[in-house]
Amino acid sequence: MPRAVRIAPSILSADFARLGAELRAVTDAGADLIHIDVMDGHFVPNLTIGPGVVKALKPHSGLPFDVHLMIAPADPFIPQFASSGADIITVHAEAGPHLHRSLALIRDQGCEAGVSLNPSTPAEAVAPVLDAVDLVLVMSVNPGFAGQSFIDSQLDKLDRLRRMIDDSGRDIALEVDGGINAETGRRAAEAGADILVAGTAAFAGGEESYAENILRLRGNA
Ligand code: S6P
Ligand code: MG
Repeated sequence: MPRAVRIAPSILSADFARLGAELRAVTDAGADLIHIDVMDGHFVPNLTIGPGVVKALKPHSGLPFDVHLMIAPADPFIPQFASSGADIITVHAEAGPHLHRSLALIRDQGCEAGVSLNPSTPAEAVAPVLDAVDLVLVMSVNPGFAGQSFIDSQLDKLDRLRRMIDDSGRDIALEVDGGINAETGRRAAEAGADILVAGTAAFAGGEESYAENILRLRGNA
């Protein structure tokens, strides 16, 4: 039986021309968090949104804003994302060079701190910072674009991280992002994930489909 999961729709797959309405719709449809992908065209080969858009979107949902920074360096922008309405800010372990400092800065700004691992980075990379994080994000695709296929090898990483987190006794969420649909989401939850990020699968079919999409991702439809 898969664990109960929280669903975080990634607005990268929403209609960018009507982002406020899209946030309201996915919130009403039963989402648990709003996942916001920030890309810089340097750490990943795509450009998306900045703190101004996060600030403009904040009034459109009461759900926690889960801001995934795929940028390097991240530190100069952390205060701006925090003051724009981020509740969780996640930085990549690979964005370096001072991961522990970045995580401390996020907490100093009053946000929960997350660390993300690219598919080629081992689970053990987070061991030295477990006391500094509230969330670990496993990328199950190489970050940069929505609509990619789930990389199966990340299930073993989720399983390892689940054990590390449980052994630590700390309250740390384990999130997975990339190629998540009902089937890969179920497998990720069985491996230990408790937050599923979904772009394509959450926003498929337009507003009238969001509630059913979210139920399906939870394994309830
Ligand atoms: C992956 C991307 C992720 C996003 C993505 C998920 O390159 O950078 O961080 O959250 O939008 O989309 P999908 O379609 O794989 O669920
Ligand atoms: Mg993401």
